[in-house]
Formats: sequence, structure tokens, C-alpha cells
Amino acid sequence: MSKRVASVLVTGAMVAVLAACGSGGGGSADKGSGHKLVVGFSQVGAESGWRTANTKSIQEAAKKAGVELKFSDAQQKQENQIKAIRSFIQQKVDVIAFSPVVESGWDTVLKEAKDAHIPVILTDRAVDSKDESLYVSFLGSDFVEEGKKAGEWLVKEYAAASGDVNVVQLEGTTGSAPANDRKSGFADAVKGEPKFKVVASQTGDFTRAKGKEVMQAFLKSQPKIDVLYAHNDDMALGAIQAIEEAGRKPGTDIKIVSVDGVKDAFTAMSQGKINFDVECNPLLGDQLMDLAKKVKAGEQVPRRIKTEEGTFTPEQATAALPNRQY
Ligand code: GYE
Repeated sequence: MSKRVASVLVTGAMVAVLAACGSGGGGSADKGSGHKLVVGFSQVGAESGWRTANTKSIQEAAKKAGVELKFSDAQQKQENQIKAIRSFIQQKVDVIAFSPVVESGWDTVLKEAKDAHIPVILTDRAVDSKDESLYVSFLGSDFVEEGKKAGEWLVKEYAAASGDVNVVQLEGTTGSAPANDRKSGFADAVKGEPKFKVVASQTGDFTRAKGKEVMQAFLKSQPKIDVLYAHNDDMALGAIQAIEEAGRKPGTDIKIVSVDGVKDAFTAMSQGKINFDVECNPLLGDQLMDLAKKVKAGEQVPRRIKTEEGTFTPEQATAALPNRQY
């Protein structure tokens, strides 16, 4: 080998070593992946259209940002999420992000992440931990506000009504932040008006199948239902099937107010089957990757980042439908 060739090879090797050390930040150990930022993400499951859009957004954003994403689907079970987080800790990922299926019971595993010096970002749903040092940031919607918007619509819609307005409620996953908060926000908005009676309220676990099943039971047990308030669109869509199968007209015989704003719900709105939809934006991927990079670089990030979202009447949903992304 000539001296020149040898020197080029040595220089090339040095450049490679320098390049490898320059990225990744924080002097972290070699992950064997060219020092890409490694994010472990524990997703709730695949229970709804919202969730599918959220997963897609996170996976696409990771690719775009050059982040190595370790993705784990918990199938709506907290124990699976705890397992996934422990495995991320073992793998020494740079950042852990997760959407907690329920609010309580996270302190132990989050303490383990903290002890391993792995920062945690909450996305979409919150935890009820008193110890705020267990996570660096929470990115997601204000669910209380969403529930309020649904309730405020109802108050306006029935402003002229004098008799009782019987409401049935399909709740989200028991113990989850969106179920707790959408319920309390709604209750708050209607509490000044005794004519609104929540005559039945039960979980439909945020799925179409459960939404349908529980609505069937409501239709059997409740002699008079004026309004359905569903904590998400998938349960509303399931309930629509139950209402139609019972020979009644969703959107007319029973008014429906729901949350999420997914395409299928907009289609149902354009057919007059849902009367009002409160938007909840699932497209959190880009913001999450940005946050993860900043956290890893040691930058200060906001403790709370709220998602901006609106509401939709059937007219607005019909107009938005052709360009709706999810
Ligand atoms: O509304 C529902 C999903 O946590 C905001 O979870 C999310 C909720 C969303 O299953 O469709």
C-alpha cells in the first residue's frame, strides 16, 4: 500500500470517528446505530381511528427526523406499558415517551427511569403523579376543555327546551385521563341547568364494538333518550349502528355529540348522524420528535404543551371532509 493511500485511509477513519462522536449529544454510550437519537415509545393500543392516526404521525415523524423509534403497542393494558418502559430502560434508550392508558400507578416505573437518567415525555394522556420530577414535559390536549365544549353545545342546542333532556354517556377507558376529564368538563358545563339528566353512563373503552354493545343496553334499559354524549368518535359510530338497528334515527331521534373529529365521524356528520364534534388532534409526531431532541440536548422545554383544536358543526365537517388528514 502506498503511503498516500494509507494516509487517506487513516484520515477517513478519523473523520468517521469524529462524526460518530459529534452526534447523539450528552456523551451517551454507543447504541450501535450510528448515534441516532433513540426514543422508546409505548403506545396505548389501536383502539380507535384517533389512535391509528396518532401512531402513524409518530412513526412518520421519527423517520423524517432521523430518530430511531422503538415502538411498543400495549393493547390497552397498563402492565404491558410498564413492561415496555422497563425494557426501554434496559436498552438504555435516550428518551422514553408514552401515552399512559390510565392516570394512576406510574410512580414506581417512572422512578426507575429517573434513576437510570432517562428523561420521560408524556404524550396525549397525563399521569396523576404528585412528583413532577418524574417526567420532563406533557404534550397533548386539554380534555376538560373538550368536555366543556361538548356540554356548552348542548346547553345552546336546548336553550329553548323546557322539559327534561335525558342524556346517555359513553365513557372512555375507565381511569384514563380523557375519560375522567371529558366527563368532568361536560358535567361542569351543564350543571347550572337541572333539565339535563345523565340517565346512564358507562364505559365503551373507546372502541366501536363496545360503543355499540353499551348503546344497545342503554336503548333497552332507558325509555327516553334524547342525547348521546360519546367520549370519542369510534364509540359514537358504534352507537349509531345500535340506534339504527333499533329502528331509530341517529342525529334526529337521538342527538349525538362526540369528541375527536376523525374522518369517519365527519362522514357521519355529513349524513346528519352526528350533531356536533369536538376536535382532538392526534398529529403529535413532529412536536414529540422536536421535544425529544431538545430534551436530549439538555435544553429547557415547557412542562406543558397544549394542542390547539376547534369544534365542528355538520356544515363545517362536510366542508372539511375532503381535506381531512385522519
Ligand atoms: O380521544 C380516543 C383514543 O387519548 C385523546 O384515546 C386520546 C383518546 C381519543 O382512543 O379516540
